[in-house]
Amino acid sequence: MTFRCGTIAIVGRPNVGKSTLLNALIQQKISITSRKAQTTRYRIQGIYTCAEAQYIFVDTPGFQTRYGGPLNQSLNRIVTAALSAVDVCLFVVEAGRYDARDQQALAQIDAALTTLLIANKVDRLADKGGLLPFLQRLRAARAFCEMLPISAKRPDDIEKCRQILLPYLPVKAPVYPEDTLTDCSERFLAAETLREKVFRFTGDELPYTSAVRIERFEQKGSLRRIFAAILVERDSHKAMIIGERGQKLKQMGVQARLDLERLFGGPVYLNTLGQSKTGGNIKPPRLLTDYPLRAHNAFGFEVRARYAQAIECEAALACARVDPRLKGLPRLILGGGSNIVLTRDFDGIVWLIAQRGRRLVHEDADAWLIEAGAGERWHDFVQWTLECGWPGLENLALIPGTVGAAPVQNIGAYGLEMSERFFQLRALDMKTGKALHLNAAACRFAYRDSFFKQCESGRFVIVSVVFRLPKRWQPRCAYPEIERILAERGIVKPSPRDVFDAVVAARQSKLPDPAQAGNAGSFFKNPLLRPADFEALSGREPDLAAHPLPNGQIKLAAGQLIERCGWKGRALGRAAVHARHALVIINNGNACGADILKLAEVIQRDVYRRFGVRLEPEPTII
Ligand SMILES: Cc1cc2nc3c(=O)[nH]c(=O)nc-3n(C[C@H](O)[C@H](O)[C@H](O)COP(=O)(O)OP(=O)(O)OC[C@H]3O[C@@H](n4cnc5c(N)ncnc54)[C@H](O)[C@@H]3O)c2cc1C
Ligand SMILES: Nc1nc2c(ncn2[C@@H]2O[C@H](COP(=O)(O)OP(=O)(O)OP(=O)(O)O)[C@@H](O)[C@H]2O)c(=O)[nH]1
Repeated sequence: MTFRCGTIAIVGRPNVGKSTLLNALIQQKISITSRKAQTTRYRIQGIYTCAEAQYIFVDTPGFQTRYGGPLNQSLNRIVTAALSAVDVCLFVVEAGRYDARDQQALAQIDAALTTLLIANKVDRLADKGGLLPFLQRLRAARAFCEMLPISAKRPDDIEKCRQILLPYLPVKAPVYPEDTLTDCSERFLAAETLREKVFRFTGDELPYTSAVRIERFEQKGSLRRIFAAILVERDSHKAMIIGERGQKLKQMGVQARLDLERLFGGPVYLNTLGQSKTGGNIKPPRLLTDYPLRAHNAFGFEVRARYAQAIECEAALACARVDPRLKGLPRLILGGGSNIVLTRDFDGIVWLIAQRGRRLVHEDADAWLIEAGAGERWHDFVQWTLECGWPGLENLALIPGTVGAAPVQNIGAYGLEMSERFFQLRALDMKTGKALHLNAAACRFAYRDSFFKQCESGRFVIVSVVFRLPKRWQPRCAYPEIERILAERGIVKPSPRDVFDAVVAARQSKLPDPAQAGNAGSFFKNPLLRPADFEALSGREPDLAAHPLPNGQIKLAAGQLIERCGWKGRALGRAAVHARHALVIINNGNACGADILKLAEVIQRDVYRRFGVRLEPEPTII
């Protein structure tokens, strides 16, 4: 039997029942539904797998025509973006109703895209005889591949809908494991579920700009403990969600908890709190004492911090800044710990950056602007952008660490630097408490360097980063190793995915996994020489790998210099130079920071003696 697998977008104006349809199609409550229009603010995938096919659904926000605010403009752009990458589109209308707003939503769908019409809510249609002429009228508007009147609330109709879709899905193996329901995190689903309840319980009273933020999400065994804040624009809105003697907030919490228990298949403890967006009520993050950092540094050193706090949102950071218990203490910001050498216990406060979230913020004719929270894992983020059809970061695949740390050293690999895809970032100045938006010029990006590396440790915490991914995508494959892998695979015109796969293969074949042998990637920066110095050196040392930079400097390969000094694969005490990559220093088992630094110093000395070149360590040394 042939198996089919494809992506399906569900499009239509607000309130036609798209979320209800999606939930029914995947037999779970994933996307949120309510009587209030415009509750679906994100792009959500729900997945339904059966014996014959895997249906990957994309639930887009309703196409908005009534208001002109920036939120709605961005919602409309998301509809268009979601549509660029799908196999089939379900265009949903309310049976018997087709007006200018539906027409505008339909205009978003490219005529070349396979589109099926779903006339929903037939159960509400008083005059069933009017259905046929209604469908004929719609056929005149667009040559739909199929037209299906249904009620999203009737299971038989939902099955019909799946069957009618089936032949339009491409013949393909499943993309996701069979039990996957959605690619959204549980945290995200918890926020969505609670947000639905907020809208349901407040009716039209509350502006839809209110949001839910998950402050903490913990799992112990099957119990999930969720601490959520409902954020409103003004203090006056708080009363609307709290209700008389807290009754409304309590009921919302109970209903959201019941839904989440069904969704997660286990017990949920849900703690909800009403807050104004301007602050107030936010509790400082939990202060952990004598905290082990072994899992937070890629060398795997057994060091501890006097204090640590997990920072899951900007407000938590603002609280931590003024926490009297931390006054005057040294501060360290830690992402994934993949570019840091912790030489001793840290007698201060370590902020573990854990702010999540990623979204399309803007799209125009030339580019997509994509934002991610500082605590997102970099590689997951790169992979996600590709899956969404926004290429441009593929050369930076598999770099460990977080999004927030990427601008700190302007990460780079295989012919691309992050600064080339950077738009702006948001950071909190821990000295003044001010939030700043910094563009590329303000960040002063250079080769493995930025403004953040120059300033006082712990002063600026990056909370989110926006990337600009140009739509005119060009592969960057001039790097010899990538070229070779693509040639071996017989790929002449690589797609973004091909480049991504080649980069992953190249890295996996060469770089040691920190889980196997602790390391921080390249330990030294590649040295930059003035042309005259390079001329003199290459007279003495033939065949040096050299890469001219746009500013006239010549970049040498530090690994080659180290190899020529005979250090490749050699150990000194419990530290060693990796056998396949001379630029990587590894923890050979039970090494401490001092062992690594000792080996680094000997290498620096030998390279300087032979080449007259000073190697500069790349990681932050604490
Ligand atoms: C196997 C391996 C391969 C690697 N390959 C590459 C590569 O190809 N190219 C490359 O450029 N790098 C590479 N690296 C280095 C490292 O992955 C990157 O520098 C990465 O960006 C570090 O992210 P992190 O979250 O682990 O940062 P951390 O190590 O936690 O922190 C690094 C520095 O950034 C600061 N920092 C972290 N988060 C924030 C924040 N939110 N706000 C302000 N400051 C912050 C820290 O205080 C510290 O000074 C590699 C590392 C390893 C282990
Ligand atoms: N009677 C009836 N009501 C339905 C049907 N499908 C959806 N609804 C109701 O219509 C309302 C809107 O449904 P949603 O699924 O939230 O609509 P949506 O299109 O996702 O809305 P946005 O998120 O605003 O774009 C809810 O009150 C649903 O219960 C149906 O087939 N019959």
